[in-house]
Amino acid sequence: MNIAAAAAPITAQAFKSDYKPIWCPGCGDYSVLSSFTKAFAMLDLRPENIAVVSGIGCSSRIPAYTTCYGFHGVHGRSLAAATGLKIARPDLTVLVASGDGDGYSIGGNHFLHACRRNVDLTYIVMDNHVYGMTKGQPSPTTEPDWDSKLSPGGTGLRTFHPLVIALAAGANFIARAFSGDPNGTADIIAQAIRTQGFSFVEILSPCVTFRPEQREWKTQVRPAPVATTDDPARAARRIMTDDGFNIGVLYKGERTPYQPIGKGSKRPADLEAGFAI
Ligand SMILES: Cc1ncc(C[n+]2csc(CCOP(=O)(O)OP(=O)(O)O)c2C)c(N)n1
Ligand code: SF4
Repeated sequence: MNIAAAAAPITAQAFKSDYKPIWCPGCGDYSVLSSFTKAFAMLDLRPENIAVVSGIGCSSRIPAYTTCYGFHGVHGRSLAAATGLKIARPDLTVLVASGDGDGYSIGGNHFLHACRRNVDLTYIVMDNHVYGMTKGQPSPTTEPDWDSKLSPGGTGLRTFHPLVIALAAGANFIARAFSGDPNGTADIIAQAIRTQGFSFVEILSPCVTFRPEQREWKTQVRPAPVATTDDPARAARRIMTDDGFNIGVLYKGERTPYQPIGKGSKRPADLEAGFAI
């Protein structure tokens, strides 16, 4: 093999599979996919050293569109699968891809405990404030007055605040990104991967089919006006008082990631053998 060729830097394209995404034209998730692959190239990773785990939803289709290992599991349970994978294979870079329905409704309890456990995972939630795949039901981040055929007059329900909940539950890295800025989003994903422990990145990713008004997000987002902090109290005040459109790394802590206690083998085959009757 030619040495110069072997040393050539890997490109984002190397992380894209041959499957053509079936998202609606204009869906924000196309750009998020591109940010995933750019981040992997920026970090000079290799597809065989990465696993992308997901649940169910339009956003959860991402693993198939990469050349990395992928697990497209059941709705709301991606963090449980990814936690097991990372404990069994700490050598892998493990990312989890989710949507606001998958991650905050049915998967909400797993979200809390993944933050608390602080296993070294990167959790990406493509938040479009709606259940896209199942045709437009309100999600936990839907505005209370969003009027639709399925929620006439709006739900009237207070929205879930994922970033501040992640902070309170113990996430070690908290950021907000916007799909319309693929390079900025790639940079945030790369920082999240580099940070040890549980990293949470909320990406505003418009659903142009059921929330066409979200096309306006591009005029609403702005860089967060203050630098990243490692002070949780300051981060909480900052996140609680922003309007949901400040983009950047909002909190970066120093928690030591979870390491399983005990010297036993973590290989799945050995664990299974322990249950043999
Ligand atoms: C146990 C279970 N309950 C409900 C569903 C139906 N379902 C599939 S995707 C989805 C919501 C998807 O919304 P979100 O996670 O926000 O992703 P998006 O499609 O918007 O990217 C629901 C309720 C399911 N597949 N499994
Ligand atoms: S329904 Fe919405 S989230 Fe799903 S692919 Fe279409 S635009 Fe994207």
